Amino acid sequence: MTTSNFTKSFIALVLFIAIVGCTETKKKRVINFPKTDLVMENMIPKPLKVIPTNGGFPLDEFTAIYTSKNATGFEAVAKFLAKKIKGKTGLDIPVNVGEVPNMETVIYINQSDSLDLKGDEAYQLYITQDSIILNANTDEGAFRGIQTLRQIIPETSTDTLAPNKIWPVPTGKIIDNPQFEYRGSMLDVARHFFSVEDVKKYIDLLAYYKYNVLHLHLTDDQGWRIEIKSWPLLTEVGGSTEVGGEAGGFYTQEEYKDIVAYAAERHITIVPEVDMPGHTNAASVSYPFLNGNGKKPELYEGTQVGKSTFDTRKDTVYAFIDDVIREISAITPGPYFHIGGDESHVTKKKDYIYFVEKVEKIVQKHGKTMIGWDEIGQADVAASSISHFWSSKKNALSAVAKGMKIIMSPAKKAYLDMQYDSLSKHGLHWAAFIPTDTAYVWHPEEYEGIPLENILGIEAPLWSETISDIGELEYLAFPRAIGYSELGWTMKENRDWESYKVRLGNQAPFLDRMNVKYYPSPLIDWKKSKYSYKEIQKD
Ligand code: TNX
Repeated sequence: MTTSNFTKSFIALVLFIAIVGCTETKKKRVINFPKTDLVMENMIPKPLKVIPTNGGFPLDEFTAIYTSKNATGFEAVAKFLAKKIKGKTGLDIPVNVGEVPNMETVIYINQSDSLDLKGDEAYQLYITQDSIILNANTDEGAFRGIQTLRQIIPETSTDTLAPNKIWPVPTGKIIDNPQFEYRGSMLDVARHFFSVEDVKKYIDLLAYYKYNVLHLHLTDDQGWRIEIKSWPLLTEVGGSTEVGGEAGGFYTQEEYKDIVAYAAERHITIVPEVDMPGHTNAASVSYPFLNGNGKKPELYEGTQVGKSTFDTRKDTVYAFIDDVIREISAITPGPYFHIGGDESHVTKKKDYIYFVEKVEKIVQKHGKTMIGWDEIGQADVAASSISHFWSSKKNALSAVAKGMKIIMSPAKKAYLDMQYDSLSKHGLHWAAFIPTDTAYVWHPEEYEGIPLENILGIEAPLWSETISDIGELEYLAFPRAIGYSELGWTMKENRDWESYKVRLGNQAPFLDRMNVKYYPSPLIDWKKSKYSYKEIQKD
């Protein structure tokens, strides 16, 4: 045994004795590390209440995680946390091994029925120099809570007199719950296809910022990306192309299920979209009877919109749509099905309305709630369906008049595919240039007169006409997607650019560690990482 191994074993023995009952020696665990002033500065989205107590919980090799017994999903949350702690610090933290040792240097994830916990995603964190207690009603709340914890664990350990490495977690009390129940982002995997691995990486990043929805735009003129077993040509033919003549691709149902399960482990709901009656060229090339624009459909790799439409007056078209919605709904546990419905410029208005009303019934028959882009507000749809506001205030307000809920994605503010400025390497600017501050400094709560009580939440869509790999995707999505997480979670009165800007700059070590090729906005003072992501294990 080397001297240092001997020292380690000796210390472990002393600590073991301390933990199993010798209360006198307990204090030894907390003497030798400095107070921390990290407090708020790493947290995005900003929690509802933070009361710092300016000490540090010594996260180290002696820390253990425990959860309430028989609390559904809590152990999975704890294991997720242990894995992330390992990725960040290298520490191996056991989960639910043995009995809880007097709550000392323990992280305890507790199921609580406290009325102070407002909703499924609410959580409370009580961090002292001895223990971290995370209270939540559900595993979903616990999962949101561990993201906060991940964010306040320092990137590097502190040099202390203690022989082992310690990551001091700032002490205090955090009370938190989200403002909106729907906090999403969208990936357009139709204009350019993105692999399962790319989508999973995006999900990981969204989860860290407490998003709870990923909307997948699965079909468009340039490609059909989801296997439909009863209509195999959709992917065989319609999946073979993408913008710019590159290879295309699609998800098999097994792969889609894998994405859904991966998202579910991170308490993220997948919302599938099949865009129709416009944006349907890829489907119509695969099965020409669907086509309603009077021309012979051909594979399309350009970026124009508004040229395609289904034939809205054929029963066989609705039989086809029934199959598609049935198959996708069967492998989608979430409550929503997005029917698109945007930019159907070559569908007659009366045909469009007839179509949306018929498709709504099909979606309902398969047990889902319909979401459609704001144009669906022109049809006579149910109050239970959801309007996705992207461009027309008039359409959004007619949805409000029907009692519908609205998802806020105004292109001028929330489109991740808009360029930051005229020099941006990727992106479009038909709606606006959206620099990092503009993306953050607006209020979805009071935009275009849509009443707050009708707002289900916010979503940041990333259309992919100009991006074809994960690095380009990350350039457009980050850092803006981080700001949208705060617009969705944090109340208006707790948001301000000056505070956000500092906290955003502090995300750089995390983004580097995750190998995210974010746009280094000159508005932000990006914190230097002590090491490059390549040198340490990825999170
Ligand atoms: C508008 S937003 C579209 C998409 C494009 C996007 C590009 C919406 C519902 N339709 O088809 O990809 O602009 O920014």
